[in-house]
Amino acid sequence: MIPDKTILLVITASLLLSATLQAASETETEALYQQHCASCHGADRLGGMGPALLPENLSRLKKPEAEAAIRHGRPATQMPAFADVLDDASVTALAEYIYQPPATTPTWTRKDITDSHLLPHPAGTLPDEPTYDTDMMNLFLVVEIGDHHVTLLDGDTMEPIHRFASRYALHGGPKYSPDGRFVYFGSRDGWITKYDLYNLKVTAEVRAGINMRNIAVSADGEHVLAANYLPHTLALFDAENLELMEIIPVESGDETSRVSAVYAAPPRDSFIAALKDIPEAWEITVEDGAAEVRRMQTDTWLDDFFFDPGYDHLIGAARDGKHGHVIDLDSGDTVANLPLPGMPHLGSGITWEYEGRRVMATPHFRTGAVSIIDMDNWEVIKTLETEGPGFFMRSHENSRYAWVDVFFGPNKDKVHLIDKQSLEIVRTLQPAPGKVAAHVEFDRYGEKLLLSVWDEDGAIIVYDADTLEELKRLPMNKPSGKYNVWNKIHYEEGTSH
Ligand code: DHE
Repeated sequence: MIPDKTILLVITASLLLSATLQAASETETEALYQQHCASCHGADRLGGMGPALLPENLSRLKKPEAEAAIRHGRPATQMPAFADVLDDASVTALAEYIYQPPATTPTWTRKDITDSHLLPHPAGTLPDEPTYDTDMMNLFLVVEIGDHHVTLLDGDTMEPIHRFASRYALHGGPKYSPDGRFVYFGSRDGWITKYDLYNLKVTAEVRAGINMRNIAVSADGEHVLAANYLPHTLALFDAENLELMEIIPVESGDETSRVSAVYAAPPRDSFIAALKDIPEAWEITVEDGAAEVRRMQTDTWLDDFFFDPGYDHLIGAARDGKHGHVIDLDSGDTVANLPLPGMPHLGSGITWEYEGRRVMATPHFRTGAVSIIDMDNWEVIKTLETEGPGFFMRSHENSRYAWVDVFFGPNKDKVHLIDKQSLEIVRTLQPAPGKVAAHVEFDRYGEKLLLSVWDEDGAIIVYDADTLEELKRLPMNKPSGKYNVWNKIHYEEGTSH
């Protein structure tokens, strides 16, 4: 018979051992996180290139889905698959770990925003004339995500003018001031950078949130609105010096929400945002320095959206990835529901005139298809089969072609050219076999265009938009988006908003 004292000792020892093992496994999981996840999701899980991995951000994602994402990666994102690197126990432990609240709840307060504010060159302190000689309306900015830089390119000679470091993980289109002098960049971890293209200098910076979706600049150039995932806010800044004007909590009743995105709607003198966790779209106007929100109830959560050229309608992608919802921005009513299976990427939609009416086209994240939609009656008039799911579409009013990539799958090195009048794919190019070819931007005249070879050992290829002859190849480090000043400030029909 074992004496009582010995039993107590055994129990105590095994409790101690289990606590030690638990602590050890927590430490191991933390180490795994730092090794595999931190470079994209942030050492403190507050986000970076990848989203913040905090319980609040993951509320719509079930744990098995999180495990699947760790194992197999996520389509349409930079999230790679870890199935070959991590065993099942490690995947489960990591999925558990990211649903645990951090030791302290992350917040991003008015004080955090104002403390982050940097103002190296206050408005009015730099010369008002360009310091170099070129057509300032035909400049391009090329975002190089490989090493977080931006290259400024002369759109006439297609020669680089300047290259500068950006904040970590810029995402989404930079937004120009209406005169094209300034550009505002947004980074995934919340930084807004204002850059003076006349003087080639950063003039102001501020961190608007922990995990930001995108920014919009008002049509009059006076305000910048940042849409956040974390915290659940929109943050309004004066565009001159990026001083904080207002934090708009994104909430309805007891619920709060991430913001899917925000865009300026120039003819309405407003911003339009859609919410990711509450089925609402918001129209935000700024009157006498204060933001006013008009809410529109929607039938579904809108992840991604687009507008008709008059900004009368919003066309949003439903969460189910199978439908597009058309919302009349005056009445707030949903006026059409389009079958768009395969997760349309409406944010990259473009429009053009076809047989006397306006059509829009969108690629799909999950299927190899481009849907072409009649914007008068909101019917899908054609579905083109592509060699795989795509990400970006681009054209220009003066070009007969619309370009769409095949971003995902084995044919990611191909791009299709759609004839905008026959609505057929008429050419398929393979500019750099084995390397992703994606995202096109035209020069202001629609005569030349730039295409990214999306690779660290990548390039920008300059094409003649008509003959499709390759004119030049400029080496670049994972070039992603390109943005032409003229096209952007004129809301050219073939470019993104
Ligand atoms: Fe983007 C634009 C959302 C993943 C590169 N992307 C946008 C915009 C939104 C968006 C809402 C419009 C913002 C704007 O211009 O104001 N992107 C999303 C996602 O929800 C998604 C699928 C998942 C995520 O990780 O957030 C996603 N995006 C990516 C990528 O993985 C890409 C390819 C690489 C990267 O940089 O992260 C990528 N997104 C881009 C680019 C634009 C963009 C280059 C601007 C396109 C343009 O022509 O304007």
